[in-house]
Amino acid sequence: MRPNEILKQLGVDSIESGLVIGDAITPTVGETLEVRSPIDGTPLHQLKMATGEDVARAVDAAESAFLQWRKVPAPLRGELIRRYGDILRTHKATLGALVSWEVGKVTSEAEGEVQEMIDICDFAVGLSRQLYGLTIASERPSHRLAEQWHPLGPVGIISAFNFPVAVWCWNSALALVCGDPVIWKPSEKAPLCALACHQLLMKVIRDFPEAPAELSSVVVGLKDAGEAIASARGIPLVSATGSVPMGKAVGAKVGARLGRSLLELGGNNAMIVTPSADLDLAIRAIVFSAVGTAGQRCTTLRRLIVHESLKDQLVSKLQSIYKSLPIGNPLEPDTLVGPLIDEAAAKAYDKTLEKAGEQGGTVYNGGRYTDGPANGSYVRPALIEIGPDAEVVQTETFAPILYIISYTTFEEAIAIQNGVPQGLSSAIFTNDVREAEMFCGPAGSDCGIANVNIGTSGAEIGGAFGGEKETGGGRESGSDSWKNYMRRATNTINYSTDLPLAQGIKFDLKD
Ligand code: UN1
Repeated sequence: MRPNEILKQLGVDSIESGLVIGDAITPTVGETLEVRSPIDGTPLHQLKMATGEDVARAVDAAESAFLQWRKVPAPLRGELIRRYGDILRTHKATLGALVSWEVGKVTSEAEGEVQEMIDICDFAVGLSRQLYGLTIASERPSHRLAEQWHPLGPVGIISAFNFPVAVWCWNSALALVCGDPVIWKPSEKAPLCALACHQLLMKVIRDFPEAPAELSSVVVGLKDAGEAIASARGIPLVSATGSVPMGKAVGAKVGARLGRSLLELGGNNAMIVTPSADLDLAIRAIVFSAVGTAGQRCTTLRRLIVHESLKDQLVSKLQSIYKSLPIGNPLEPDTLVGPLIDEAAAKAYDKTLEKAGEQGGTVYNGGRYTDGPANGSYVRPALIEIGPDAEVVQTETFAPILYIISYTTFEEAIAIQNGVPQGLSSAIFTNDVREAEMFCGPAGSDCGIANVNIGTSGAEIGGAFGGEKETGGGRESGSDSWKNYMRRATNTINYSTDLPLAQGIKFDLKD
């Protein structure tokens, strides 16, 4: 399907402003944004960007929507998300095609991303009847001590280009079920996916009398729009996905007003391959994790820590697979590696390869791929043998570059795995139960995600997603991540005729 037709089917073709508050496509005075496909530079659409000042309008609208939405029973809020999941099922192929056109994902991964939205909707629907608080034994007679979870308020969502639909949905499906409106600042590299998700949500909101239109807004803008979201007192929670510098800036601004932030920042994900590993499985996992999404997932495998006895064998197998990887137009059915998001990303890739050489690395199979469509930035996934402490290895380059590092002892492998500033995802391939359990234990991987015999990327939505250290500490998606989007109230209810004080304190008034 051609982009014009896709945008039309998703209700985006006539949107010329990057400020959409509920149903209102609101005029803005920001710069014009030309959206082009990373596949071949095809112009997709053009719109005016919102400015930092526009954010206040979206916040006001969300605050009034909140007053209404917080009173709607949670299971009914879940019903809205059930319908949203259904509409996503109907539009899976079309929205997937837009993801491919706008960010260059291969079809299967683009549709997988929409499936991730559907999955989190299902999860959120179930959750809408399970926003449980605890009942706690009171130390005082005839008292009930219990906690309740209440809606928090408007949630600001700042998202990256690489998961242009799923990450917003992780946040918004939970936020809406928890009783919170959402204000979305997507990456300016993927505004059309954002407008499409919003338009599909508006279709279900329009038919839902309890849901105010202003439950959802999109603010397409630059840094000033992100800063305005981070500073807005009317937004108690800002969930931000992107680079470490962006997260530090957002975290500091939100922290300065004592708001909450949920940060999902850079990764530098490693896999340890031990002598007992099933190498055939490991190789499949390595290739998907390292070259899938052209190395542009925050969970992409960036460091392969391989036992010295296996290194040569593994490197030569990977070299031959890497030589024949199908690179090119992501819309063609056999392609596995599409373009990088833009030329700046390809330049960062070039620079890292150059620096790796200077820092003692041996680069195999890297360089630009020139047989892809013109006006796209295509690169060959690279393998680099290098030491663990090289500066390039410590830094995340958002491109398909896999560093190969060898180790001698298991302890050394764990130390290398943990010896980077980031802490998102990690994996071990081993058939030794002790190694596997040690890796998952308290002295093992220090990451938010630690896998055994699967790769670092492609997590399911049911687990909490996020990581430690410079990854930012936030947890999104499954498990009890919903608690981020609610406020907890502790209630002590006295149903006696006395007023006993806790801790045995006596405070008797003389009459
Ligand atoms: C991201 O790259 O920001 O685990 C998210 C994964 C995907 C999500 C990645 N489910 O690779």
